[in-house]
Amino acid sequence: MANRRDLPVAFRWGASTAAYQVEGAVDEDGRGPSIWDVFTARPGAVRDSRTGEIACDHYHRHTEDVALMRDLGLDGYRFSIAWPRIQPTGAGSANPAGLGFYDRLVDDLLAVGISPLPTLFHWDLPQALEEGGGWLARDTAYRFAEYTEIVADRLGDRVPAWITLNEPFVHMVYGYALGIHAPGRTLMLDALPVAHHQLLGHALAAEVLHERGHAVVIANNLSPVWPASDAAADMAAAAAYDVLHNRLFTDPLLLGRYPDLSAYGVSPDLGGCVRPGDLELIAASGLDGLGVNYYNPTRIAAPTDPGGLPFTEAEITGVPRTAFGWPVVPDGLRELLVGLRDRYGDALPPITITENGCSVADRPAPDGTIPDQPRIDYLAGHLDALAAAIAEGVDVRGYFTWSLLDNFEWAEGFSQRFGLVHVDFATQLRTPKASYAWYRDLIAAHRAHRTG
Ligand code: IFM
Repeated sequence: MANRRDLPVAFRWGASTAAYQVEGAVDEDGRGPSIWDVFTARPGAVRDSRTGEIACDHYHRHTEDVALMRDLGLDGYRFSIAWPRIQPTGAGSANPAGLGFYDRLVDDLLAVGISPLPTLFHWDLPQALEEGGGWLARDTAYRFAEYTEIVADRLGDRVPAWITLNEPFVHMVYGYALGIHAPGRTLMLDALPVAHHQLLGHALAAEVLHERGHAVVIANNLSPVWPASDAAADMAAAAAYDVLHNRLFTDPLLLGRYPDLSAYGVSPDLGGCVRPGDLELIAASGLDGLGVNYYNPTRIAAPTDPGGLPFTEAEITGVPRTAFGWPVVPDGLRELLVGLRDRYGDALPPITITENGCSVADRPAPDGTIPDQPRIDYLAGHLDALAAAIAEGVDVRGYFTWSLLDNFEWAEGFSQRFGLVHVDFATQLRTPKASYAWYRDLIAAHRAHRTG
């Protein structure tokens, strides 16, 4: 049985973060407000009324954080660029100070041999664009391409590959359908234009990047879907959920069409927002890589509310859980990757795991160390599953763990710690956890194997 010690020689190691979750400095150097600045000010929106105003103060401490990455031995660092730092109102000319921050970050990374892998949109839309409809408005896709052009022109001499969007499914569902994330809208199925406009934005941005010779990746949150039983109603519900979670963003990109949304009573043109030529543009965006963010499978049963969605989520039992309560199923990663290969065949580009990790209720021990064995077990299990998928023929090129640092976990505030590095949010003291040493040693052993 293949395991993490059998990963291919060219396999790349990384860690991920996102701008609003780590940077802080929300009012500095001309940054405009984002939808998260507005959402976090809403009473009750975020646990303990916390915000990303300071977060990990990465904006001021990135030199220290790059040193932590260097000592970890990373090949790549996935971070996101805050659109409101580049275009404070989401349109118009660039803010030089905002660009300057990412310029320095990229240089610092390259100076220690780490490849920068920026994500252009990780949920922090400029608030001014939200006031024009956010991703419900088609125009936002065009603004996104304009912003991409600005950033690619500035950093493109040193950044060869870009992730356009992070988890467009989660942004649509949590942000626009359920109101759990910014911008806090509760539109349910009327949120579907957000899917199409994000895909259109991705395609227009991909054009900009390809024109400049760059590689284009999208990072999707994907989850193997398990029917609660083999009863026809549970199977049909699972298929309907799979369409929404796993196919809505990958089918148009890889097959040139939306999946069948009839279980939701939605027409193939997503209620009229798909215009002639859009799907061709999206399919032509030519993904050079697919980013997969995997955390856990989803178990689905027949709907309980006849007038509601065509599925209900059922509990996965008999497995360990993270501090967040998410089920820990490492083999779900192998299942997901093999399933993607079987579904998309030759249309599937090489995969990079752009996020995988878990929250642990870790805290400093009396001797100052931070033991987090559940995270080590989680990472080891998932990397073994990844190696098994590669042994089954899936082309996976790298693994970026979520996350480098404990950070602002959206609606959960700072209550969920995902980092390899512990952050004391009162003092900003960084302390590498046991998992940091474990990951460092794993990378070093792989590197010895690849160079020796
Ligand atoms: O923190 C998030 C990240 O921003 C997107 N993917 C999932 C992570 C853990 O919830």
